[in-house]
Amino acid sequence: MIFLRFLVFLTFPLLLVACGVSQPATPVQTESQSTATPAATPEPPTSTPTSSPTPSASPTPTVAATDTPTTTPTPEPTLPPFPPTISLEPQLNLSTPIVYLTHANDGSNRIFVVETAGRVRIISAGELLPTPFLDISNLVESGGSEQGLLSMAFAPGYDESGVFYVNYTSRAGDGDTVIARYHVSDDPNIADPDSGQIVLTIDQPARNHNGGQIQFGPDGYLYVGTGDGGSAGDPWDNAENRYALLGKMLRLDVKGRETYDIPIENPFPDGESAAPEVWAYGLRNPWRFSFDRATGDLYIGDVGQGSWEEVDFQSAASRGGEDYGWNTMEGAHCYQPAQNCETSGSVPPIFDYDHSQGCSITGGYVYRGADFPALAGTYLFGDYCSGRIWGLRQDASGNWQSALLLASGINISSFGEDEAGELYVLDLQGQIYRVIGQ
Ligand SMILES: [Ca+2]
Ligand SMILES: [Ca+2]
Repeated sequence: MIFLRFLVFLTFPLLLVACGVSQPATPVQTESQSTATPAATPEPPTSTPTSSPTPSASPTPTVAATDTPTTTPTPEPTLPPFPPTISLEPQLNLSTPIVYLTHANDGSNRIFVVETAGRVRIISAGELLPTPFLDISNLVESGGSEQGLLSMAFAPGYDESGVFYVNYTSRAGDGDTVIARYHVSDDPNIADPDSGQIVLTIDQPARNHNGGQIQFGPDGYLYVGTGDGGSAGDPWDNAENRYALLGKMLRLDVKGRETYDIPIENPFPDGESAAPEVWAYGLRNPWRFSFDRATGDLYIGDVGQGSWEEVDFQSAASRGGEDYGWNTMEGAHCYQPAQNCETSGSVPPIFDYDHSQGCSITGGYVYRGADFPALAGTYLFGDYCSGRIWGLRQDASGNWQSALLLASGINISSFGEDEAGELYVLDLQGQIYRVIGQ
């Protein structure tokens, strides 16, 4: 696919980050030093977070499955050699902050790109369509470096229903998280901006750590990654507070609902030992997560505090209820207390790296495309600050292999996956790259 370079000249009231101009992404053999500073500026607490609204109905509770699931290897019959070699091929440059790329799974092969200012753009047959698919910039608060329209998710069966969801920090709520449902218009390339229905609002006590990703799992439920609320160190202890919706992976049943219901298989459906929306907890800022489209396994890139960035893994067989450790643990290391912390019961990351190699992990995807068989089955993820891109893969014995694949030097705001399973890397400043592998 050949993309035409298309520059869009727009101005913004605030730059998202203080980082410098990105460098061209070319393969290098040696690692470069991270020079960027973290994008987030901690802010003082202003309120105690609560959540609203409550679900529209609560199903009859069933036995909660809280046991930590056993990680089972998912070996593939023909694994290519590891590690693969990758490079990034420049595609379009939107010349405005972008943070997400996805597809509608409707057979159109269109690519949807999320601009933090509150717009969704369509790339069709390699060309950027002039009219945004959605423009809700009047609703979106994007003044903070981690604020804005942060992701979107097309409902399963979108080609029939025309329903999709967005996650943004809202102006009306002074930065509170809003998850809302929208509908496409009669024009398949333009959504109805007046179709918005708020599904869930979550109070945000600080402008940072808003999570931001929503994605439908293989089970058809909507998964929501929420940050711990912000500031630094989780001063409100949201991540380990199972009743708070912050610092969590939530799972909601939104199909055909005005807001949402609690999936009856959620680990805490009766709400007695945790908020019923909670799928997993102990997360700091799971900015990007993804499901392996072949296996259904879940990979979470959880942004660390000051020392360790981590990848968390959840087998498709999981029944939820995992504690991923924050803020007792940062990566595989004690955080609070700094030594001899209680680690029993929490699930350690499958990979972590220290801040000599970056400062903010950006979770990616397991490659399942057709163009680069060398990448098959490898989970690609990176670091926002250093631009490094790593690969992770389970060998036939279930052991995780990892390797640094590329030091790109760009500010990786997100990875993205198109309908065919090909992967993309987004530079926050607007450049889209396609991942090439061999
Ligand atoms: Ca926040
Ligand atoms: Ca953790």
